[in-house]
Amino acid sequence: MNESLLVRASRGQRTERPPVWFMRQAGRSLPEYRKVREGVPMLESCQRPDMVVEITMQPVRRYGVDAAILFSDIVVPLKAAGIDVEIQPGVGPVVASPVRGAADLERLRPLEPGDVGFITEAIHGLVAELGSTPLIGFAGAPFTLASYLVEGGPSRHHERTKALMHSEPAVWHELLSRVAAITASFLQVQIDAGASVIQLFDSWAGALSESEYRRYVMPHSASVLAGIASVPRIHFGVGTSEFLPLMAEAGADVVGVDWRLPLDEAARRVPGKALQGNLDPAILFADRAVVDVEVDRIVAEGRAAPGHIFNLGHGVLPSTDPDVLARVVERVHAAGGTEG
Ligand code: 1CP
Repeated sequence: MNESLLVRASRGQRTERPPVWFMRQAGRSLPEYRKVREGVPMLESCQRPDMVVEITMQPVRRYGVDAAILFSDIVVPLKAAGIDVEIQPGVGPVVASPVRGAADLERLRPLEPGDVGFITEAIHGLVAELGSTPLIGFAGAPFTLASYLVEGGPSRHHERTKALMHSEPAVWHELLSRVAAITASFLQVQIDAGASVIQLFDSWAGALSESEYRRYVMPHSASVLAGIASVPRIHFGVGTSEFLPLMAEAGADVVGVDWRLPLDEAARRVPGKALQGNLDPAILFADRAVVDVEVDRIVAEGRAAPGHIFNLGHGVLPSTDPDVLARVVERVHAAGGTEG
């Protein structure tokens, strides 16, 4: 079979070594990225297929990673569906009129494929340029996107989001259904254009208790994941070790694990699932020998799962030295995998 290591590992097949890529590999830690982005606002760069192709290719060229991830952002489909959202430098996504009640829901209309023609065009260009390297498409999960919509921007405690969830559950579920529909159609556009694997980022789900997750969030993530089962699906959260089985049950082929839980323990919690992770992005600032030991440990612990995709436990930090990431790739590439 000619399937990529990434797809084989995602399907829980034993591979000669783990495939490796990094969340946020395309972006701020690369000097060539900062150069291309000079003077171009973030969301504008996401809408220009030539820039998307170039920025997506940069880490593939530099590191020789086993997968590309589309250069985009989780708020791109919201913007394309008519929400007034910007990405402010040094802040993140900022929503001009936050969603606070039933009357605001009308503003969340469905996303038509024609709204994101720039994504289709960029992916066609990428598939041609990438050759045998697979492309990962992605979207924000309904809860993480809803947090930006309700809070109006980045939030530490997600207090308005939780207040809405508990005080007005009907409004909450309608909000998440609408966001899930946008997310699902955004992912379908990426699959139709040629993405080989998709990742659903629920970066802020770790703010929730297991029962909140089960009741208010999981059904909506499950509806997104059920609709896109034609490609392997990675489901990732940060601080979600306590409800990893629910994230698997929501419809993941691969469960993303942050650095808090060793992969062999994660494998016990979600038996039969492939795993992705889980080097602490902060460890990349430690001495070289420390990084080497951590990489080897994670490769070894990953053998407890039927398939393992080597990654960080969350995104590359902006001030990471690209040479350290290059060395991690080299070391994973030299490792023996789960075969035999
Ligand atoms: O000017 C800049 O360079 C802006 C920085 C930046 C970049 C490079 C933002 C703003 N988004 C991105 C690209 C991006 N966003 C990618 C690119 C592909 C890759 O991984 O290489 C991806 C996958 C995302 C996804 C994303 N955006 C997530 C989920 C992943 C994660 O790290 O948890 C989240 C939460 C966002 C929101 C967002 N966008 C940008 C920032 C600074 C943030 C976080 C703000 C916050 O703290 O809430």
